[in-house]
Amino acid sequence: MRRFLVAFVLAIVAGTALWAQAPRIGVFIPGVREGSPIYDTMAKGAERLAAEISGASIKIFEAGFNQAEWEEKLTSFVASGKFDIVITSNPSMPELVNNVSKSFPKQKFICLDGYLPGNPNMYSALYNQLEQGYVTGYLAGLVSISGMKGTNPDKKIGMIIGQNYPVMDKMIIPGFMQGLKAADPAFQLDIRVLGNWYDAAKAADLSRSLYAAGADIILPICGSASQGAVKVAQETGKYLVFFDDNEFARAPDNILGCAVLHQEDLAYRSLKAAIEGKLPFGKADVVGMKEGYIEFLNTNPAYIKNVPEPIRKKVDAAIQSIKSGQLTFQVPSL
Ligand code: RBF
Repeated sequence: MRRFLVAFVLAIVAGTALWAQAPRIGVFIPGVREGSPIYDTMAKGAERLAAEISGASIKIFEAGFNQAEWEEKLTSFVASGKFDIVITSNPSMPELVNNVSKSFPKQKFICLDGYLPGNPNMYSALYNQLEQGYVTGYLAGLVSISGMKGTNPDKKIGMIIGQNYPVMDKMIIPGFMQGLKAADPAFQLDIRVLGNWYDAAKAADLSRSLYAAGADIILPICGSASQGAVKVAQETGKYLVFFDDNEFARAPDNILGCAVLHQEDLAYRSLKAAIEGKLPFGKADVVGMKEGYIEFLNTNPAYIKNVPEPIRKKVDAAIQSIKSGQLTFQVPSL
């Protein structure tokens, strides 16, 4: 009887799992892993899961910075037939996946940091970047008007972006702007576009010019090029706020605050759910602070050292309002 029961349970588990054999995971990085935490953490989440499943295989492919080649590279990656599930990340990928998916209707995909419902072979999950933007913007605004060392009376904050895209233009910039204006409605945001996600020398030039134009704090969202912004902040004694990951160690005296996307957990959990047959393919989710996928590092020692307590209290109150649902950010159509 007991043996029968075990066999029965095993049959059910095998039946609900997507694949009978150990899963073969493909990680498609539209860019380069090094220097872009959002890609590195996706790969780490996939690696963590693969290490836990005996016999699982994982291949991590870096498609590089030429975006014109991504669709073709994704096609070849999938055409190899080597993957049960392919995971990728950035807001431009769901559309490319949709195109590739037409030729490979059995291939399952996960797109993190993107949003596109309706493809029965793709699950996507978008971060509510309005939240990440708002909290970092609110902090930057409060520090800029505080009069503390390294700040000036100009109500101007800088931003360096890799490129414009709908999530940037409709969520990240408006969220950051809303945070700045919550600190003081007079704030202006000076945005410089790098044109790529790797040119640190150009990012350094843009940083110098932003600081010279009166910005005392810069938010760099430009991948590995952010190293240029870090260098100039250190040279000039000015400040940065960061998105995506814990970056304090790169410049503990100059980085005021970091918001974090828990992309490693999102990659791990969505892949695990897919493998267990529980991921709702066809669906797109939005995840944020409430769901635990966006966090602001308000207990980090560098943050506590750099930011005066009255400002930290205000930032904590904003985080609380978001988590409690008192302050909500409607996701726009992208
Ligand atoms: N973010 C990075 O950190 N590194 C990249 O190489 C990178 N490439 C991107 C390429 C495209 C086409 C788009 C739309 C976004 C890219 N991002 C990149 C931004 C990333 O998706 C996310 O918006 C930001 O990291 C903020 O969370």
